[in-house]
Amino acid sequence: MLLDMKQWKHVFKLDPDRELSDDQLDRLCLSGTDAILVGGSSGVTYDNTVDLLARIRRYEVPCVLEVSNQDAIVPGYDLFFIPIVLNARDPQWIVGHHHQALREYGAILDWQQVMTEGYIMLNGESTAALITEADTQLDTKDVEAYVRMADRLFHCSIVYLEYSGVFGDMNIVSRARDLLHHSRLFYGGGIDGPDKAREAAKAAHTVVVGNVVYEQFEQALATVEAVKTI
Ligand code: 1GP
Repeated sequence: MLLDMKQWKHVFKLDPDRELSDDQLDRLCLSGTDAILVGGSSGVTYDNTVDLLARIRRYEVPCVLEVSNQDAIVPGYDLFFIPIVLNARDPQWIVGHHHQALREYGAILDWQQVMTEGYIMLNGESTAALITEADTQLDTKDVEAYVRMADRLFHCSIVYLEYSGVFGDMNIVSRARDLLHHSRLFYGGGIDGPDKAREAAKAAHTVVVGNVVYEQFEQALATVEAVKTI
């Protein structure tokens, strides 16, 4: 089990609001992926977040909660990733929800377990971009500015290029990685099998595989091996 996020190359993102059989979860957790990230854009509740944690906990794989809803902060995960959506137009997703959550839990948090994700939303049609009212009309210079903001100004542990649902522009992704000094570059969006996983892994530090788990399970599993051989 590798709790050093800086070593992770492949992560599965599982949505507590979607169904997976025990057999599927078993195969994901034993696939050789570096971590399971639990999170979703809608329908995430305390109950379904606890349930998924309990099921993943039977395995050694690191298990991380990506917090998007204050009511679904469940103790017991190895790490907690806190998204800050840098190009959100709704400030609730930059500092608002965070402020409310810290009012409640700030004094009792184990800060060793908390990592900040500087999110840059790049698919304007994704649920996450719609919810956060993200300004996704960005040119390369805009993206570079957000990348530097996350890395150099805010010292985020992770810069997350989020294309959720579509495969992104790998030139932008590799350019972003080359700009980083401190943060780790996560890429997510539209990885539907080993070929795209390999391409993304050449451009980013860590690739996140989400939707295909629920759409084409065998293709999802094959992404692990593809990334590890880069
Ligand atoms: C979503 O970045 C992840 O938050 C993964 O995207 O679901 O398109 O694989 P996909």
